[in-house]
Amino acid sequence: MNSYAESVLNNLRKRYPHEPEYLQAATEILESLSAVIEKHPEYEKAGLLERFVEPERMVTFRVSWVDDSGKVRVNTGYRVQFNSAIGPYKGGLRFHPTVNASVIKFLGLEQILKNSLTGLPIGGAKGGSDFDPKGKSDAEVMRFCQAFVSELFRHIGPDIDVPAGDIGVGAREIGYMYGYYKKLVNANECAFTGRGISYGGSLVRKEATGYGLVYFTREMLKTKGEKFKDKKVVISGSGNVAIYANEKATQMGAKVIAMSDSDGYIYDKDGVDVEIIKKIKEVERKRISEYLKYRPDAKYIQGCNGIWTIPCDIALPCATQNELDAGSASALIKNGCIAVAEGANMPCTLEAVKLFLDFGVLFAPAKAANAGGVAISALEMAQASQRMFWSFDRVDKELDNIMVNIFKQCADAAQEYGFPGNYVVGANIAGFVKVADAMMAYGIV
Ligand code: NDP
Ligand code: 2IT
Repeated sequence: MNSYAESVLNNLRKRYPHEPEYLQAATEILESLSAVIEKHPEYEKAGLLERFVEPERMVTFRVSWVDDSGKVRVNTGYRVQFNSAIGPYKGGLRFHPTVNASVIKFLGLEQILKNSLTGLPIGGAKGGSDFDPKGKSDAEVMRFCQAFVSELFRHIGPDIDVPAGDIGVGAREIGYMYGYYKKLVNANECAFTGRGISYGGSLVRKEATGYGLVYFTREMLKTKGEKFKDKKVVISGSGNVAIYANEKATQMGAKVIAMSDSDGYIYDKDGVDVEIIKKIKEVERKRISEYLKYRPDAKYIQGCNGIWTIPCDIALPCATQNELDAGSASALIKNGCIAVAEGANMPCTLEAVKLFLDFGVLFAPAKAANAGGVAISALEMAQASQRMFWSFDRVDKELDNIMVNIFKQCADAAQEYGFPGNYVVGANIAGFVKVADAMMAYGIV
């Protein structure tokens, strides 16, 4: 690693020893950026990296609400407004009991580079709460969302910061949050994306992350003369990203043989029927084990890690961070997996990524491969500004073009800096240079 990048990383390690996810993301990024830093000594003089890894602002707040039994509950809310050099802060909200400052900061840091890669004018942010929507009634989720927005609203706005969904935050939660925001500010404006189609949302936003992941992977496979057709695919998770990755991969002729949730995974040698998964997860909010009621020949296995021991050609981790470790990576490599593309944010540990790269497995990092979701969020903002509503086909074509362009940027940057085929280095460099240019233009702020 370049000595300047290394000193910045060492300083972060000293200051934030209790934030392992944040340090993990920063380590990968700073290692990748070494080659750019060597070419630009002026960055060190401007303290560019120190400023890049430190959020512009982070708010933490109390969220008090009342559950159905009348008991008062208290959660912690977060919003990190990490970097606004190239546009208003933009990034999702996660509601999950594992949410803490480290998780929100790693997601925010990654989001800066992801948003830059889309080629659209959006800065990086992330937020959420340790609230667990699982097992809560609609009324409880609504009261929580309203309590959360009663503080968040003062920090966001269509030209300031525009949140969206992430784990535990889907159409229902965005509806409750946007509805309350609209009431508080007395304006109908695009301060959230992922909104319903009847109130300002964009077609394809729901599908965008999963579809985009498959478009990116298609481009990566092309470099080896491969395609999705007739490939066996394993997808972890069964939420928004996983469902639409399954749908698009299946449309391209692949067979998705396994999916999971946080309790376990299903294996269906005939191909997991995505319509059944949509019914169980999107409509009924039940566990993936229910799949066997519809497909008794499928298998259900308790625990999620085992999913990576299933022989497959393509693996798409779409659940959560660090769900795929070195042991799982070795199993995939041993079974002949040719490509891994990250639908979730940072699902592969640093050791797993190293193994994939060392063994020549095509590897697509999250900030490039899952950028389709936020890209279509930016197109939702564009449609809102225009007071226009674009067709499904138009948005889907835009998404495909954006993903092709992101792949090209990653491949070109990797080549230019001497790491051909290493899309981790390529994505970090290509995302960074645009943000760095803007930060240099502003002087020290
Ligand atoms: P959802 O809440 O719709 O689905 C999450 C899925 O992952 C569920 O199947 C869930 O299982 C599983 N999961 C969540 N946490 C864990 C855990 N700790 N261990 C095991 N499984 C877990 O979220 P999304 O599909 O929206 O998000 C999935 C990933 O994709 C996240 O990393 C997110 O940051 C990333 N992402 C999302 C985008 C979007 O547009 N939604 C855009 C880009 C990235 P269970 O139901 O049992 O909890
Ligand atoms: O991680 C992500 O890119 C998201 N959760 C989507 C963010 C967005 O603003 O659409």
